[in-house]
Amino acid sequence: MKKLKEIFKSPYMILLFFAFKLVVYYKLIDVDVSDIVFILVSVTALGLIFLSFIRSRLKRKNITFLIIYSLLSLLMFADTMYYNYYNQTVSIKQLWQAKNVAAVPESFVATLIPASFLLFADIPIIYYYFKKFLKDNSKRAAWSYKRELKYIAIGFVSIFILLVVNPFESKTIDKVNSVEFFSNHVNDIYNAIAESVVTEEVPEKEVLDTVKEVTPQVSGPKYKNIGEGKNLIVIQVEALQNFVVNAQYNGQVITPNLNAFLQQDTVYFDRYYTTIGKGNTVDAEFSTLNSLYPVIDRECYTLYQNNTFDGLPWLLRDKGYDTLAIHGYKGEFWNREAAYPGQGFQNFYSMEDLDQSDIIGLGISDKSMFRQAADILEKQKKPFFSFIITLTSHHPFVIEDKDVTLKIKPEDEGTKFGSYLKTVHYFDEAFGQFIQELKNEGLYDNTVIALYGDHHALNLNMDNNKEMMEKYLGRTYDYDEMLRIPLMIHVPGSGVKETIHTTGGQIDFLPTIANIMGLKFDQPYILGQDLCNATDGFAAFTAYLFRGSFIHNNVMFEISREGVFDGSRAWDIKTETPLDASQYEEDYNRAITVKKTSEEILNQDLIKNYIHRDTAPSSTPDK
Ligand code: GP9
Ligand code: MN
Repeated sequence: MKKLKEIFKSPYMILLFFAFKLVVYYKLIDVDVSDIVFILVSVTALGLIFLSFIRSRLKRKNITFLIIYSLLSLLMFADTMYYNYYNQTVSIKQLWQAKNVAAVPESFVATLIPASFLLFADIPIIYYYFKKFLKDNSKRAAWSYKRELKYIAIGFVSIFILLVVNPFESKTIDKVNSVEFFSNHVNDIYNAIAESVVTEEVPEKEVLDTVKEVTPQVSGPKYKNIGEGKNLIVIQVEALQNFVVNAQYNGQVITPNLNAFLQQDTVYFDRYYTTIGKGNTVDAEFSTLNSLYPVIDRECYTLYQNNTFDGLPWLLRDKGYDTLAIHGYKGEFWNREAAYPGQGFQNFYSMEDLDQSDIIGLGISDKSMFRQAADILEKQKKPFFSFIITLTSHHPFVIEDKDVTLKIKPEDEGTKFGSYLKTVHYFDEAFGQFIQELKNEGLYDNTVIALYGDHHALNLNMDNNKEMMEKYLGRTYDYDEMLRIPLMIHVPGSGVKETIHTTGGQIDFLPTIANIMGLKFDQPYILGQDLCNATDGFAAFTAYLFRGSFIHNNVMFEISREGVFDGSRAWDIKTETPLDASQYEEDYNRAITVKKTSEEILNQDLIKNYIHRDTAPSSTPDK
């Protein structure tokens, strides 16, 4: 008994409590805690920090330790939240995101996991032990800076070289680097600094050759030029997943207007995937308009705001179209206002330019936005290209009862699944009204309308989404279903009605619509392919799955977070059968190559070498 008491009094209990905290932390970010190496490394690192404090000559050791330990706990908390949403831990490169999180507080609160708060629970206990140990050691001489601290410093530098630089390319160290709490974050900071100091550019010729090699050169007669000369409306729908299309819920059709839209003159792509980066909605826009992959660090609209682009708005503008974007949220959000001129939009109607009397959730309701869009389009000099971005079905799917017409089962009330269906049904009604208005205005018969979802609504790692979806679908809800979005292209009078099953992603939109609208590219940096004529489909993922993950026809591949094949997954999306992940190294390399190539094109602003316009892209749009 006395022994037990002594053990409890021992300051090394700090390490035990910290080990408990790590179990919670690693469990919340899906790290296998039975792989004891992560906990061992973390506990050792904390032990070293702890000892250096106790034996240092620092004044105010108590409060400094308390602050540092609380900040570490906060970082762990942030990691678990971020992981819950993005399937990745926090990176120093994403500090900018704090501003966007603050702008969408409902979404932020909805991502909180109660268990994450446990990560703060041990702070008073650890602080108590620290103070006690400090008191017990007050008589002992502090380490001399010359001797012990010199050894500690040498120790830290050696560990750093061993872990972060990993000179022997050890797989275990790779694993520790990407997963273990301390090494992961030190490594992240080191990489951020290294990237900003050393920029190794791949020569342009090499980039060009790689583009030719990795992007299939598809051309074919199917649906060529069938929309040429017509107006174009592209609607990007907030969080529209494919599973709601042609589906029923509680005896009701979820998207009757989309389903009717598919019935005539429409090509439907039902194996279409989101290829977004860290900029969610705006990276969906970016990928779609430019056929380039977004990046993981930040939204492309900010990172590459001043680059030269030659995407869809520019191609149509060069053909004499008026180009405009419409979205019912703040113009400055995601840097749209500043980026749109460079993308080729002459006008941008954001929340500030529209009537704001009908608000749902974040901004103007889809019904009100579409009504106003129809008025704006009626006044356009034809032909026009209008890019419309909807909003009402934004996470966490807040909608008042007065706006809800879909009847939700009592057991689904209050769930994200139930709320999502309400908002997506609302969007569908708004879309139906918009189509009617276009018909009334005489625009419908002369306008190609393309529609797709920007990204998932129901993250399979959050809330009880996976369970709810599996109950609803009657099958596994995995990333292939989560990242699948519909693409529909309606060409009036074409007589076309087809469902194309070729796998593709937002990266493929530009070449696909270019084939239909009769557009030609003046520069070679198009990383997607025309899905009407392609047979072999491939898309690489950037966010939600780690770099190197891809879909190739029926095979979906998720690389492990350690970036090694051990622990990676592959499966057949049709049969849901697991496949041997180690067989897909070639495609994994292809995914890495297309991502790197896209980054080179963007970082070196390579499109600029081909496109010379009189119009300065940063000119202020006129309304
Ligand atoms: C805001 C809207 C939402 O303008 O596009 O963006 P998201 O949070 O989905 O990226
Ligand atoms: Mn979005």
